[in-house]
Parts: sequence; C-alpha cells; structure tokens
Amino acid sequence: MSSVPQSIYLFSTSILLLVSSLSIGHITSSYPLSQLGARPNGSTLLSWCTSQFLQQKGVVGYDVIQGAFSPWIRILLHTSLYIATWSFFLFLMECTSTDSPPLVTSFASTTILYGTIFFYNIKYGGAVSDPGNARSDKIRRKPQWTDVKTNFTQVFTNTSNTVKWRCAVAEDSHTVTKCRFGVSEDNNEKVNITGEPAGRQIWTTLQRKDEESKDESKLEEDAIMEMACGGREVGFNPSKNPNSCDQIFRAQQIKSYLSISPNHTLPCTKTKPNTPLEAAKKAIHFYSMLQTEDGHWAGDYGGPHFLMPGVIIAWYVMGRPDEMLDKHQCNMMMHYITVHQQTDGGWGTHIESPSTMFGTVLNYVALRLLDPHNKHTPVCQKARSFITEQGGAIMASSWAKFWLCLLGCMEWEGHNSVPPEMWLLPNWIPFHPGRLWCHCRMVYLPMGYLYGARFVYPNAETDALIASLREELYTEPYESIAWDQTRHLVAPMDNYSPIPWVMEFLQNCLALYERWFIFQPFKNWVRKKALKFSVEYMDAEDLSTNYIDIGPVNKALNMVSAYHAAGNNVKEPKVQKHMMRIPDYLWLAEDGMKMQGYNGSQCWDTSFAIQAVYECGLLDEFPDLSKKVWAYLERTQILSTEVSQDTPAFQGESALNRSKYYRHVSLGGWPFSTSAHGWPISDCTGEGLKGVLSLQHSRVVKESIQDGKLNDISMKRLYDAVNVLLMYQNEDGGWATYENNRGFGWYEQLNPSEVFGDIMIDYSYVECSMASLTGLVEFHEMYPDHRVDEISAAVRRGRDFMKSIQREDGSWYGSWACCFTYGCWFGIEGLIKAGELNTSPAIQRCCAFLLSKQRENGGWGEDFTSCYDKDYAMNGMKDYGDDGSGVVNTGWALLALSAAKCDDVEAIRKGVQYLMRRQLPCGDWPQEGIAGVFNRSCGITYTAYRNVFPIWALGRCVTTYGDALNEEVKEEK
Ligand code: LAN
Repeated sequence: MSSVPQSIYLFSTSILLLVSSLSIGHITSSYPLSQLGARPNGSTLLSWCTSQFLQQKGVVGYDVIQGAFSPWIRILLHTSLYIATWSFFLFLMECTSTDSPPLVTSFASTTILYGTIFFYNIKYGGAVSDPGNARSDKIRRKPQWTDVKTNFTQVFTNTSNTVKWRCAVAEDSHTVTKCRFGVSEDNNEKVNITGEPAGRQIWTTLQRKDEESKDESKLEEDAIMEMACGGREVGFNPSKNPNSCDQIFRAQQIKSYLSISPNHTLPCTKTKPNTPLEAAKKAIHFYSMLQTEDGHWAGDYGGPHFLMPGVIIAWYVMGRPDEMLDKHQCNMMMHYITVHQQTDGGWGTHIESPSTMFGTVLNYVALRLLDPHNKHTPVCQKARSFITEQGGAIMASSWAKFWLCLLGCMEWEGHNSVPPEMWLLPNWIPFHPGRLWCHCRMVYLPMGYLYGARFVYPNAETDALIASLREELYTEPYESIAWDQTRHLVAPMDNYSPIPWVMEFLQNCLALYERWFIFQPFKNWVRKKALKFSVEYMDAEDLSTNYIDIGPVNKALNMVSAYHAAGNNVKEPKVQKHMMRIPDYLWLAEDGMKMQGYNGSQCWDTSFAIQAVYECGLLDEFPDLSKKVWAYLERTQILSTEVSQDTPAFQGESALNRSKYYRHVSLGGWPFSTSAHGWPISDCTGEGLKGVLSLQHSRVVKESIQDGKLNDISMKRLYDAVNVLLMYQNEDGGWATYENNRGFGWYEQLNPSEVFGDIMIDYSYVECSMASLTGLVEFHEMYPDHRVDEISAAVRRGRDFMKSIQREDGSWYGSWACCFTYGCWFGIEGLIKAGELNTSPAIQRCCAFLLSKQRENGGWGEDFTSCYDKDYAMNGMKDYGDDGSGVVNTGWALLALSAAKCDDVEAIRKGVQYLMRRQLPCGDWPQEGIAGVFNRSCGITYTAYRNVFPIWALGRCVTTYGDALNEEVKEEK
C-alpha cells in the first residue's frame, strides 16, 4: 500500500489552521468591545504584535469597524495560506518526481511566490483612491438649453394669493415643522423633531410672527437685489449658466442683516479696492451679511438631478401626504424640473451633465406625478421622445429602475436581485456589505429591504396615472415585455462604470436564486430574518441621524421602508418623523425647488470661512462674525453638547451598537452639515478642529467666553476630536471619508450602479488625508503634550501616504471637487504642514504642474469633466467661467502655490489681480461652473466656494508675498 503523500498532510494542516483561525476570529469578533476600532500600533511586525499582546490594544478577533482581523489572527491566516500554497507545489513535484519528496525545493518556490505576492500586495494592493489614467471614452455631448429667462416669483404670483418664501434656520425651523405637523407641548410624546437645531435650514411659506410686522419699506430693494444676484439679472436662464447663484436666499439674508441694526450697512459699490487686503476685507463684509442667525453659512447644495424624483415617487406611493409636500412645494419642484430640461428633451444626471436616461426617466416620471394632467404639454412630449428614442425606460440605469419598480411602472423581474440575506453572512467574509462605503451600504440596505419585500405602490393596479405611465415609458406594450431579459440593459450614455462579466454572472445566479423553486424554502426562511435585521438597522440609522439619514437617497428609501414596515400607514410616528425631515433636503433658488445632495454643507463651509478670515488677520475686525462661528462650531460638534446627548443618537454611540451597525466612533467629530445629522467625517473633523483652533486666536472670542456669553469648548472635547482623527487613519497611512477602509479594491468589479465610479469602499483620499493630518498638526502646535507619539507617527505616515499618491505629472486628483487644482491644494498644504520643505521634489513638481496650467488672464479653470474624464479639462470653464478661468479654481491654485512659497511672484501677482478684477462691486464674486463632484461622475453645487476661496487665497497671498503683490490692478481688456 502506497503511503499518503506529504502534500496531503500539509494541505490538511493548512485547512485545520484556516478553520481554527477563522473560528477563533469569528467567536472573538469585536471582543473586547471596549477596544473596538482601536488599532494596535507599531511600525514593525513585532511592535505591532506586542502592542496588541502586551498593551492589549485592539480586539482579539475580527474588528468590524476596521474591517480587519487582529494581528495574531492575520498571521495565522497567512500561515495557513502559505502552507496551502506549499502543499500545492509539493503535490505538483510529487506527481513528477519519483525520488524522495522535494520538501526543500517546494518550500523555496512557495517562499518566493508567496513573498512576491505578499510584498506586491502591501505596496500596490491597497485600496487607495486611484482613479487611474484618463478615460478613453471621454464625455462627448454638451448640454444645451433654449435661451429663455424665467423668474418664478412672476410665474407663481397671483395677486390674491401671493406666496412668500423664507428660509427658516435653527430653532425657528423646528417651530415651523412642529406647526406643520401639529406638534404641541402636550402631544409631543410620539411625534417630535429631535436633535440639535443649529444649522437646520428649511424653506417655508409660513411667516415668522415677529417678521410680519417689520417695516421693510426703507430698505433699498434694488440695491439688495443687485447684491444678491452675483452680477446677473434677476431670474434664471440655464442657457447662460445652469448654476443658480442663490438669489432668493442671499436677498433674504441681506435684508435681514440691514434690518437687525442701524450700524449694518451695505458694502460701498462705488469704490474699488486698491490692494488685495482691501479686496478681501470688502469680500468678508459682503459675506458676513449672508451669515445666518445661528452662525453658519447656508446655501444651495443642489446639483444632482436624480435625487428629487426619489422623494416625489416616495410621496406618491405613500398617498401624497400634504404635510410632506404641499402644493407650493410641488409648484416650485415642477418649475425646477421644467427650467432644467435641455433642448433634446432630456435631463442630465446633474445640472451640467448632458442628458442621460438616468436623469430623464426619473425627472419625466416626477413631473407626471406632480401633475397628472400634463401628459400633452410640450415639456412632457419632448421628454417622452427622448426616452423612446433611447429604447424606453428599460434602458435606464439600475437606480432609476429601482424607483420605477416601487412605483409599479416596472416589474421586479426587470431588476437585478438585491438580496438582503447578505447581511446575515459572517462579518469577516470578504464581500460582506458591512465593509462597503457607508453611502453605498446605507443605500443598498433599504434597497435590499424593499426588494426583498417586493414593495410596490399599493394602488398601482388601479391608478390611472400608473397605467398611463406604463404606456408612456416603453416602446412596446407593458404586458409583452420579457422583464427578465431587460435586467442588464443600460443606455451607453448612462454606463459610466460598465458592469463586468463576473458581476453579470453573479446577478444571473442570484436571479435563479430568486426564482427557482428548489431555493424557495431556504430563501423564505432566511429572508424573514434578513428583513428583520434590515428594519433594525434602518431604525438605528434613523435614530442616530434624528431621521435625517446619511444622504438623500437612503433618506427617501428608508422613509418608504418605514411606511411599508408600518403597514402602509403614514400616520405612524416613525413615518411622521421621517416626513418632518424632508424639508432639510429641499432648497429654493431662482431655478425653483430642488433636492440637495445632503442636508446642506453648513459645517464644512463655515469651517473654511473662518480659516479664511483668520488667514486674512481679520477675526477681530469682524467680531460678530467670529463669535457666531464659534457658537456654531461649538453646537455642531457631534454628541458633545447637552442637547445632542439628550437624543437617542447618543445611546447609539454604545460600543455594542457600533459593532452591530458598523458605526465608527462619532463622539467629538464634526459633520459636513449639522450636529443632528450625526455622521462624522474625517476631513470635516479636521477642518472643524482647525476652525476652532483659529478662533482661539481671537481676542473677542476669548473675552466672550470669559464673560460667559459664549460656551467654552473644553479640552476634553478637543481630545475627543483628536481621538476621532487618530482612529480614522487607515493602515496605508491615509484617511478615508467616514470610516476606516474596510474593503478591497476588487470590490469595484461588483459595482452595480452603472452611473457612478469607485463607490464600493471608503478609500484613502488626498483631501481627507490633508485635512485630518493638518488638524492634528495644528492641534499639536497649540497643545504639544497630548498623545505626542501617536500624533507624530500619524503625521509621518500621512505624509508618506500623500506622497505615494502624487501623480506622475506632479498633481493630485481631487475626488470631491473639480479637480486637479483642488487636489493640488490639498496635496501641497498637507505636505508642507507635515514638515516637507518647499524645495522638495514633490512640492516643486506640483508647483510646476499648477504653473503650467495658468491661463493668459492670470486665472486657472477646469470643470467637472476633469473629474469625469480624469484628465485636466483645460477649456472646461470656457462655458461658464471667464475666458476659461474661474475664481474658485484660481483660489485653490493660489492657496497651493502660496503655501509652497512658490518663487514665481509674477504668476502669483497675475492670479491675485485676476481675482481682484473678477470681484463684483459689492465684494461678491460671480457664480461660475459647478464646483463639487462625487463618485467621479456627478457634479454638486457649492455656492459658498465663490466667496470663501478667493478671500482665503487673497489673505494667504498677502501674508506670504506682502507688498510684492500691490502693483496696480490692471483694468480688464
Ligand atoms: C459628500 C459631501 C462632502 C464630501 C467631503 C467632505 C467634501 C469630502 O471631502 C469627503 C466626501 C464627502 C463627505 C461627500 C461624500 C459623497 C456625498 C455624501 C457628498 C458629495 C454629498 C453627496 C454625496 C452622496 C453620496 C450623494 C448621494 C448619492 C449617492 C450616490 C448615494
């Protein structure tokens, strides 16, 4: 009898080891809870392991927050894989050799192969935000609109019923909501609005009692309107520029600023600033008029066109509750959709995008739901032709199809499976959804629920409008469509990230799982559990965000899920609480009412604004502004105030909850928008912390704290913020957005969205890394004794990381705004603050890159196509900027170059003069192209950027270059 080959022994050992390490890791997952998210530190393997063993840092098994096993388990897992590879080599050699078993040679081959893969993986395998090279199929078409100017105040004003809109903020906004939902002191037990009111901004037609009696007649109406219009005429004309400039909000703020105190005056429009500092001062005066009463800056955060239809569909399937959307809001929404329609009849994915099926199908349906009688209007007819020319709604991308299925305008068989069962897998499984980027995870969570429950609008079969839409959206009769064969169809114009065949194959397998009878008993059993978990998870998300939810997509989907879970009852308290938070996402501008990409960008804009004022050296010259910002940042630090700790969100911060729902530490972070939103972000925490530290230099702020007029921010609270920043650092040394990176680069192969790029996991980004790292550096400069070693190690690793992702041409790709100039600002600023010399090759190369992109007129300019195409769009700003340049890009480029103390003073002077030339007589700058971007393909509006970045750049250039800049400003040719 021949003896058992040694390879079998080896292989069995490896399997034994694998099973035992996974079992240990599984059982001890998140144990001990107190160590959840704490990373054992050390720069060598040994120190890494001893940190866990001796200092007991980090959990024993799998850490759901980091998405990683502890060092010991990882070593065991690697060992078992190593032995498995060895057994494979040995087996091959045993098959070919007859002599003694080639143990040593197979061992050597394994070491070489495994070692190479291991080190290659360490060096290149990290999931870094690397968008790759320029795309070969660049965006080809350009959006076009007919040259018509609209002014909705005229369209919708009828003398007997004049609707007056106003933006209510903070406490006032809560009062408005309570009034709308009939919440009073005695009946607020079950339905009420929770969370810190600071930063909330909603549009309402309900007037404020104390405002009604105010005499506005003495205000200079025309001067105010002129100042509010950013150099444009009143109204909106997309063919000139599809970006709103926030006329309505700005006019309201300027009016209220003037009425508050007789000392408040308008900036003088007759005189032109002579020096950059004068220009900055005037700009801050102008900008201070826009600050809201609670200290933040509000503004239009719209842009994407695929969001509002979601809320409209949700409203429709929930029976069109008036308290959710009333007729005034519906009118303004219709206006928005109508004015953004392009000449080809379609709508883009966002305001500057050429028409896509994603944008068009959703907006068309939304328009029809808002007014069931508009079928034959020219707007709807044109839109229908666009849709049918592209092959009908079966060609829309998956997220549009999802909404159609909920509405009953598409059958669920036409949608790829979104199995909620995935949540029941062990957390450490490489493709567990808990590892996804939080935005992706939180969207696919309710999608899984609604898909699993096969939710459809309850009246779909009897509603005449749905019957009509079923006819209008397709090129063949609805009943004859073979839905299962349409699952993979998508129009090329939507297909930014084509689904790879692996994913298509998996989707086909899942389709069988959904249909085949043999799977049904199992499926029915697990699905129930999965739906139960999904509801619990959505509840946790709703509570920890005070029903705002992380973003506009999961907001609408969670609301429909809550409605379904409540037996389709809109009066159920959870559903009511959801509806109360809908206005948080709606914004009104001169182009109508839109759904924003978030519940605003309050904290982000405010943190930047105050740093800009600080770098101009003008904090104490604008004492009210500075004090109000302090108050806002104080109230906005997450779960750190009494009000925020008095909400259910605070209970959600327990380690048990965090481990159950994959939530990182929130306490002490700063959000992008408001404290009530509750999701901390690494770079918002960095910028919020820097904002607070800047204000600690202000005399007036210090005095107000001493006098008890402002709340102090204790050291403990600053330490909490530092703790968030330190914990958020990834193993690769960079920082991702909301959480540690928990997944792998290959996840993108499974991206089912089609329309977005790189959405699957939270990558390390240059922006997040710079803001977190500089937050730590600035904290350390002011408080050098706290967690010194950890901060220095974090900064060192962060610096190495940032260098490692610099591109060949010296630039950094910006993932969250347009685009390379933005990335370069973060790259240079981060490296310089981390101690890199400005003479270093990394800095020099980036300066050379920026200088090479400066335009004739002294400015810089690129638009969202830079991000989309991954290639510097040199002429991108030709359409909406000034001869190809834009003030926001110029601001970023100047901030970067002056941080690097670039010695090309002439280039800096030209840039500064460009900003001064473009400044409007009131101190504002014009609104140009869309500045923000996300997921590679979608633009998003930041109206604050046109003020904040020019101010900041002017301030910094003055400090860095002083009198060298004060050459006379050249008049425009
Ligand atoms: C944002 C806005 C802020 C932005 C910064 C803080 C600027 C950035 O540095 C990190 C990423 C972050 C937090 C970000 C991520 C993606 C968001 C949340 C958005 C662009 C706002 C809207 C977008 C969100 C994903 C839109 C909803 C659409 C889906 C595809 C779910």
